[in-house]
Amino acid sequence: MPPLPFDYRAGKPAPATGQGGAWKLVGDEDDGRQGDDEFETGVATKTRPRTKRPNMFKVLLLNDDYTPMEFVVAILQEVFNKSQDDAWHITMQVHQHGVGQCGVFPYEVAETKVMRVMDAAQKNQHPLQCVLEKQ
Ligand code: TYC
Repeated sequence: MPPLPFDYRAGKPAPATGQGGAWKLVGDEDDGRQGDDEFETGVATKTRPRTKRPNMFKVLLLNDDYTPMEFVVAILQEVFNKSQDDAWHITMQVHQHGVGQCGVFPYEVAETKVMRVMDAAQKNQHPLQCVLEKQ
């Protein structure tokens, strides 16, 4: 880039052209964006979304012959914030089909929920099983 004859940004008076003020170059309009510079250089790169979506995991309840229905319903309400209707629906799904989905969460959340279910089941001496499955 050849040097400019003078620093037009410093607002120096114009030479004898009759312009009578600081030079204003075409394209010098400031649009308010940071880093605006007509001499900016760089490599054009493809923009990528900066946030990566986390891997999601299904939390599943498994059927058994001993855990009371009411206990499963209570677990679904407490741990998975289900309404009573939804909790009964999921419980019946597990009871009739062997497995049912409680929700889909990022790994740490899913793992914590499984632990809460297993802990409550153990404390109440029910054989209820709850597992994670990668979505
Ligand atoms: N099958 C159990 C019963 O008849 C009820 C049950 C439902 C157990 C869902 C576990 O995840 C389960 N008492």
